[in-house]
Amino acid sequence: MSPGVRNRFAIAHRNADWTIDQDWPSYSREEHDRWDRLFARQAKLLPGRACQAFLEAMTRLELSRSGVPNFADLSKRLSALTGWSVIAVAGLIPDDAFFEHLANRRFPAGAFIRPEAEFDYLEEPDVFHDVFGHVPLLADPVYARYLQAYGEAGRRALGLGQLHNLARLYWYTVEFGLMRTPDGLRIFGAGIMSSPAETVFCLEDSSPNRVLFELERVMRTKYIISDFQQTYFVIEGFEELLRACGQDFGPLYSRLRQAADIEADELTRQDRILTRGDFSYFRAKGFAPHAA
Ligand code: HBI
Ligand code: FE
Repeated sequence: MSPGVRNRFAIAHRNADWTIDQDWPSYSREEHDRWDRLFARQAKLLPGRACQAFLEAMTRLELSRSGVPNFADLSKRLSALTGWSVIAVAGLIPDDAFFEHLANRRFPAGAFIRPEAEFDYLEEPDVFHDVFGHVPLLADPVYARYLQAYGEAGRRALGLGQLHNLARLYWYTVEFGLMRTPDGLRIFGAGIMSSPAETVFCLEDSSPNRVLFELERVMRTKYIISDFQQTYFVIEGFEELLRACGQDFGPLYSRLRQAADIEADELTRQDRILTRGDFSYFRAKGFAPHAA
């Protein structure tokens, strides 16, 4: 494949709403096998680490080691539960198209699967990150409403030029969120759920901060794209996210325009801190914490 082409789906015919045909019969045996290996490795790690809603949804959606899921079949099972469907895209799509789909309970999932050389990590969301990481929680009625509300808020944020604040909310919840349960901390963020190393790191390593979720604080906090998070935010349950997304963001956005950003490793006096990180993992990579 020529380096210019991100993946074989990127040259597929694209519809006006950025969807493409998943063309499920076109997946090769190697691609199905790669899904199975990615699935098996992660499925072993998740019991006792993923939140209960995720583990239950895996069963109800029949997500298993039987090759790359067919989005049409998966959408039949998912939409019967919460009205969400999974639509195929070639990769990242423009923000306005992304939010429009979320606001209509359509989840854009990359149709391509990572090449063997990127088995452990890739920048772009592929079918394993999107379908294994993101789709199961769409079967949870409260989370399903949160992500739709997020899509609606995204459309508004685009108009107000506040997308970066909202992208942080997505990053620290939908991608890298943790939940406090009677049995201890559990994962719900898709970026963690599809990454074996971060699945263990986020719960067990002494390096990162772990702070109780607070909407304005999260929207002010910068994030890191290509390494583990320096701070994880912890919710008590999905209802908390829905309440956060249900409020009028107008006054919040005007406060945010006056407020300074918070560094990814920083803690503030108002934080309800569960664990204060020692940043050992990050220091070993030459990072000097901003915090005093
Ligand atoms: N496109 N396919 C795809 N997947 C995403 O997660 C995505 C996107 N476009 C924009 C986008 N995410 C961000 O704007 C949001 O995460 C805020
Ligand atoms: Fe994602």
